[in-house]
Amino acid sequence: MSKLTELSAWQALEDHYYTMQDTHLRDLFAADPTRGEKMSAEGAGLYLDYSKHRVTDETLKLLLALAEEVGVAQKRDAMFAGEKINITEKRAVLHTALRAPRDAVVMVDGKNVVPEVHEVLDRMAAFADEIRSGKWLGHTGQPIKNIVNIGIGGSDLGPVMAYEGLKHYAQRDLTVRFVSNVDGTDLAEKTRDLDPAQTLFIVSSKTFTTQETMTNARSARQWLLGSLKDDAAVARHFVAVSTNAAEVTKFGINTANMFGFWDWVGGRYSMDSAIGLSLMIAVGPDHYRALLAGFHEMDEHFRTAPASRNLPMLLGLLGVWYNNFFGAETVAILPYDQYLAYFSAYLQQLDMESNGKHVTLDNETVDYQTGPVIWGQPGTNGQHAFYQLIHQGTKLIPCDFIGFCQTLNPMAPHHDLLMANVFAQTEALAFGKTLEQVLADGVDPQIAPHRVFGGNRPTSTILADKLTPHILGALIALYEHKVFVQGVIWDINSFDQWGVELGKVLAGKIAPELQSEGEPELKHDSSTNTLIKRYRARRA
Ligand code: G6Q
Repeated sequence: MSKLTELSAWQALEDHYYTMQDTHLRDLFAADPTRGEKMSAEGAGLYLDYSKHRVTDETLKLLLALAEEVGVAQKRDAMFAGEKINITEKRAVLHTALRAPRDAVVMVDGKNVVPEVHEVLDRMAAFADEIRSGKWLGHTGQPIKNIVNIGIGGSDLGPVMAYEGLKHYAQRDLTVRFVSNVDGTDLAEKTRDLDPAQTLFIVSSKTFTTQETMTNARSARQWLLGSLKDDAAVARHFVAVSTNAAEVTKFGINTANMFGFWDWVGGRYSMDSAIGLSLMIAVGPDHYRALLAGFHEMDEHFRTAPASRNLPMLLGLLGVWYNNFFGAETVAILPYDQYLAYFSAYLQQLDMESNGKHVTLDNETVDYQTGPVIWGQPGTNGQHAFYQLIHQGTKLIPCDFIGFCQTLNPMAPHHDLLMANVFAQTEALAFGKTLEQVLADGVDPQIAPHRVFGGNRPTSTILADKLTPHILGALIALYEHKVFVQGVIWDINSFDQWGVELGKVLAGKIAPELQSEGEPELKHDSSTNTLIKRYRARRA
C-alpha cells in the first residue's frame, strides 16, 4: 500500500464507494428536491452545477477530508508563494504571477517578479498596437496584415485555443495563423496565400531549441527571403518569444524584438506569458488584460474560497472520485460553443502532460490511477458522433458540459436550441430511460432493451453569462487549478514532462539515418530497422 491509499480519508472513501456504487442519481434527486440548487457553487463568473454527480453530502465530506489530509491548501499556498514545487526541475511554479496585478508582490529567489511581468506586458502591448494600427512596417514599407505564430505544445496550443476562443473580439483585417507540426504541409498550407511583404512571424519557443519550431522557423525565413531577397528583412518580419536570448540572437532575431519570460513558467502554463503575443495582437491589449484579470479572479477564488465552495477543488475531487474509486479512465470535455473548438485539445495537454505520471514525489511507483485521458469536442457535433457510447456503452465517462447564457452571434433560434441540448444531454445522462418507460411508449418489447438508457452517468455543468476574455481566463485557470488539486492528491509532480524526452532523443538518432547518403548501419530492434529500410527504399 502506498502513502496515499493508507490514508484514513482514502480508506473511508473506499468503504463509502461500496455503499454508493449502485446508488442511482434518480434516487438521489428523488430524495432531495432541492439537490439541483444546493449542489452548486460559483466563482469568477462561473456557475458549477455538480448535482448530477454520484455523490451525497457524505461523499463530499470524505473527499474534502482527503484534500485536507494530503494538504492541498498548504501545497496551493506553497505554489502561490513561489516555492520550488517542481522538484525534478528545481523550479518554482508561478503562472499565477503572470496575471498578478501591477501592485502585487511575488517573490522568487528574493526578488519581486511582478514588475518584470508587467514590463514585458507593456512592451507586448506597445508592439501589438504598432502592428494593429499599421505603424509597424515590413521591409518593403507595407503594413503587416498576417501574423504567423510558430511554436509547438505549450507554445502553440494555448494561443491557438484562445485565439479561436476570442475570435469574436479580434481585429478582422489581420490574418492570424499557427504553425506547429514539423510536417512541411503545415507551414506550406498556412503561408501559401500570404504575401511575405505583409507577414510577421512570431517564433515562440521557451527554449528556442525545439526541433519542430526551429525547423519551421528556418523554413519560414527561407520563404520570406526567397521573396524579399535581403537578410535585413528578417528584423522587420521576425520576432521571438523565448527565455533563451543567446539562441534568439543566433537565429538572427535582434533581442530588441524578443519578448521574454521565465523558467518558473511551464510550457503548458505559459499562454498568458509573452507566448500569448499572437493573441494580444489579434484581440488587442485591453481584451488581453481582461483575459488576465479573469485568470486572476479564478486564482483568488482558488486561493481564498472555502474548500466546499471552491470550484477547482470540487472539480478536482469529483475527478478523483471517479478515477480512483469507480475506475473511470477518461473525462470528456464538451463545450457548447463553437469558439471553444480547441478547448478540449488544449486541456488534453494541460491535464495529460501534467498528471500522466507514474511515480510519487518520493520516487515510489504509484499503486493507484493518476491522470485520466481527456478528450472531447464542441457540442452539438459530438452528439451525432460519440455520445452514443457515453449514453449506452459499457464505460463510465464523466463529462464536463460548458455553456453560455448569451451568444455572441444572436441568430434566433440557434442559441436556445444549442442550450436545450446541453440541458437535455445532462438530464438524459443522469436519469436515462427505464424499460418500463420504454414499454409505456409503445415500443415493440422485442427491441425494447435497445431503447433503454441506464442513466446514472455523471456530469458537471459549467455555465457563464457570455464568452468574454475575462470568462475565458477564469475558465482556463479553473482547469489549471483542478489539475493542480489532483496532482497533489496523487502525490505526483504535475509540472515536469520527462515522458516526452525519450521519443525526442530517438528521433534525433533516427533523423540522420534517414538522411545519410550511404546505407547506415541500423542498430534498432528488427521492427524499427525494417521500417527505416522500407522508408529509405521507397521515398521519392
Ligand atoms: C509543456 C511542454 C511542451 C513545450 C513544447 C515547446 O509544458 O514543456 O509542450 O511547451 O515542447 O517547447 P518550447 O517552447 O521550448 O519550444
